Amino acid sequence: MKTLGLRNLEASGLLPRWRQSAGHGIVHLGLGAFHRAHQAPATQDALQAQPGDWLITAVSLRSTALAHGLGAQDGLYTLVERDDDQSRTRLLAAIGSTLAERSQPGATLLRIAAAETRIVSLTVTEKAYGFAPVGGVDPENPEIRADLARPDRPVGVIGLLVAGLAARRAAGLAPFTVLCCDNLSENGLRLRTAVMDFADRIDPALAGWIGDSVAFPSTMVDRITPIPGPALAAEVARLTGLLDACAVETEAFSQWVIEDCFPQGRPAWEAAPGVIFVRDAAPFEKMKLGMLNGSHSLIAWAGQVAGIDSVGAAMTRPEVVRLLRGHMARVAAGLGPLAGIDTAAYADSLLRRFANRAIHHRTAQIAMDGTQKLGPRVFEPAVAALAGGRDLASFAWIAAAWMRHCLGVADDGAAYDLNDPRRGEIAAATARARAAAPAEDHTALATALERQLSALPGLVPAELAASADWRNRLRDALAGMLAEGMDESLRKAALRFG
Ligand code: CS2
Repeated sequence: MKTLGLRNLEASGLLPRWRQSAGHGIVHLGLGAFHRAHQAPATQDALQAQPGDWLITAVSLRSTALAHGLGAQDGLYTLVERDDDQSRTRLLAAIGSTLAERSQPGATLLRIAAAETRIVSLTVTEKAYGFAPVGGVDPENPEIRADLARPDRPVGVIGLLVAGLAARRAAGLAPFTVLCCDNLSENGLRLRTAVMDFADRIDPALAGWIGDSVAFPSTMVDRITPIPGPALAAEVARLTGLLDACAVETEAFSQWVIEDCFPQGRPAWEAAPGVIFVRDAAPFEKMKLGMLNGSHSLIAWAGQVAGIDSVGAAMTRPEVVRLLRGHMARVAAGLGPLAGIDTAAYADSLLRRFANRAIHHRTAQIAMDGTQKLGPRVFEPAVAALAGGRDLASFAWIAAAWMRHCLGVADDGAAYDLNDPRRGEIAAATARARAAAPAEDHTALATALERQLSALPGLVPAELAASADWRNRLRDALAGMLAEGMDESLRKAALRFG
C-alpha cells in the first residue's frame, strides 16, 4: 500500500486544485489533533471558496515525531468525522509544511518573522503560555525566565511571539495578527496582555509598538477531538487505500466564533460550517467554557475516580445526565443574553454530542491539567454565580471532584497518574492533608484537603476563598465523596441539584 503524500496523489485527482498554487500565510503553533480537526479544515473550506496564500506552516514546539511524520506526508492527512453511526473521511491539504522546533532550533522564529506570514495562530494548551494568575507573564515560569534572559533565542511561546514581532518591527514589516485558539476566557486579550508585559520588560518602545499595531482577536473554538485511537490508522488505510500515520478523528460538529480584526487580511473562514465572525467573542467563550468544558471536567474528574473510562460511558448513566443538565442551567443563569442563542437548546445539543457513540473520548485525557482548567471552566462561572446571589452547589461539587481526583486513586483502589504541571505542589498538599487528618475521619480529611489545595498560590479566586458558603459546600461534597464513594455522590448530587 502507498503512503499518503503529494507524489502518490498526483494522478488521483483527489488533491484540491488550490493546493498547487497557494503560498503560505499562517504559522500555527501546536500541531495537536485539535488543530488538525478544527482550524485546518476551516482553512481548507476557506481556500476552497476563495483561493489565496493561506497555507499553514504547522509547528511542534516540543515533540518532533508528529511534525516529521506529517512533513513526510507533505502535510496531507485524513480527517474522519463521526456522528453516531455515520462517518465521513476528508483529505486535508491546508497544512503546507511542518516544523519541529526541537530538531531545527530557530526555524520557527525565522518563519514567523518572514514577510509572507500574516497570522500566527496557537493551540498550545493553557499551561504553555506562562501566564501569571493576575494577568501578564509569570517571571518565575522557567520558559519566561529563560526568554527574558535571552530574548533573541526564545524557547517559549510568548518569547517567540515577542521575538518575531521585534524582528518584523526592525525590518520595517507590518506585524502578524495573533490568533489564540486555546480554551481560555478572553483568550486574545489575555495573550495580548502577556505579550505586552513581556515586551515591556525587555524593550518598552517595542511594547508600545505592539500595543498600537498588533491585533489579538479573541476566539471561541469548539470541536470534540479525542487523541487518535490505536485502530484509526488501519481503518483509514481500509477506507482510503493509503497509509496515513497522521490521521485524526473528530465529531461532525464544529464551531468557531472569531472577532473580526485581521489588519493583514485573513482566509475566507466564513465559508466553513460553524464559523461566525463577531465583534465580541467573550459571551460565546463564557458559555462554551462553563457549559461544555465545565461539564467535561465534571465527567472527567468524577469519572476517573468512579472508574468510568469515557464521556460516552458516563452519558449512559441517567444520574450523570441529570447532574449535567442541572449544572449547565446554573452556568446559563449567569450568562447575559446572547443574540441568536437559546442556552436550553445549547445544553441539549451538548448532551447529544457527549453521548456520541462513535467518539471514545477518554476521561483521563480531559482530567489532565486541572489546575489550568479550573479557572475558566469552574471558578469564573462560580464567581459570577456568587456575585449574582445564585446557588454555588454544582460549582463547589465539581471543585470537590477535582480535589478528590488529586488523591490519584480511584474508589476501587486503582492508582492513576496525576497529569498536571503543578503535580508536585498537589502531591505535597495532599500529603500534608493526610498527615493532618486522622485516618478514616473523612470530614477531617475533606477539611484538610480543601484547606491545602485551595492554598495553592493563584489557584482560587479571592471571592471564592473568602466565601464561607463556597468552602462549606466544597468540604461537604468532598467528605461525601470520601465517605460514600463517587458513585453514591453522583447519585445524591443529581437528586440535589440536577
Ligand atoms: C476538553 C476539551 O480535553 C478537554 O479538556 O474539555 O478539549 C474539549 O473537548 C474541547 O474544548 C471541545 O471543543
